[in-house]
Amino acid sequence: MQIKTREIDINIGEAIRLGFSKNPKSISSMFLYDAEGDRLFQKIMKMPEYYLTRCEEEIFRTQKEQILKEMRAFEEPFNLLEFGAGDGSKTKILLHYLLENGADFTYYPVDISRHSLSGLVHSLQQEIPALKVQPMNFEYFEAVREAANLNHRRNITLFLGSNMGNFTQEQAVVFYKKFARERKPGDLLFVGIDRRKNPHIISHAYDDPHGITAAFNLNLLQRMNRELGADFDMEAFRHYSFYEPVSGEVRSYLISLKNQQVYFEALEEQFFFKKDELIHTEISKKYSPEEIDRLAEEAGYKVLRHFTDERQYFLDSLWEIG
Ligand code: AVI
Repeated sequence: MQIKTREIDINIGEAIRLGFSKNPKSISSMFLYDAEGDRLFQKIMKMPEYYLTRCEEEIFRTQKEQILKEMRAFEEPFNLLEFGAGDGSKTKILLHYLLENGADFTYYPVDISRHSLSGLVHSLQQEIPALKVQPMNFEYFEAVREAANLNHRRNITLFLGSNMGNFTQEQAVVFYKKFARERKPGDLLFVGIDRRKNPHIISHAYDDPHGITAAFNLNLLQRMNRELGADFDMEAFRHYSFYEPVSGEVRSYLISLKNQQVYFEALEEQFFFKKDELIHTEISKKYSPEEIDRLAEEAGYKVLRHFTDERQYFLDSLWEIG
């Protein structure tokens, strides 16, 4: 099967130049997901501390009937898009149920990682051979444009796993407004959101004792060593993340442990890092249901229903263009 892909590759070198000219220096979390980053993220999702994946899985397992009924998935043909599809493990619960109950749809998984998309397509061909799949290797804003021109069918778009949390709240509003402009009447958005809760629970999920999240974050530097011929000394940087419960944001950084310079062969450029200087790598924002209602309204959507898990740690929210 052919993976629909962008014509111009996202230029990691340019992104680094731009990010390292800021204060604090930053690298977009989009670059966490090369093959090694995908592998480490799979390990994160299996950690006992990273409750998010299991909570969303529970919602799908226990409430799939109500979710798909609310989406009117059995009433007319539709496109099922999934932004940031990853390994599709939770989505497969819905896909099985849809096919078993005669829904007419094509599945369009969208992911920035070509590696995880081909893994997903392969596993879908093995596990659900009857499924119609058209993978798309795009980043979110590119995918919004692509999705708008698919066909005349209604689009149901999944944005699961708290992927939206990797935007700041302002970025999320901009993204959803843009998304709303490209939509057809009747299109739906189904968004997975990590809820505010006891800060200790959230902190542990992003600073685990196994060192897997640290390895995931540090892989950004190894990726630059591999792809841009940089000479980052992996012993000279350390992962740091903290949850700030008032803003609801987990912020992740890499700390430079000494004064040092790093040369990038591919950019023919050197960058300086002071001792204790930070590189900002990721934000993971948590929301209350009320904040979600307000955000959806501000971006031009009507919330149809929230679905939550037993412990009320996670929430999947179904939106319609307002
Ligand atoms: C992909 N994204 C929703 C994850 C999150 O929870 O922000 C990425 C992650 N970063 C550290 N742990 C997991």
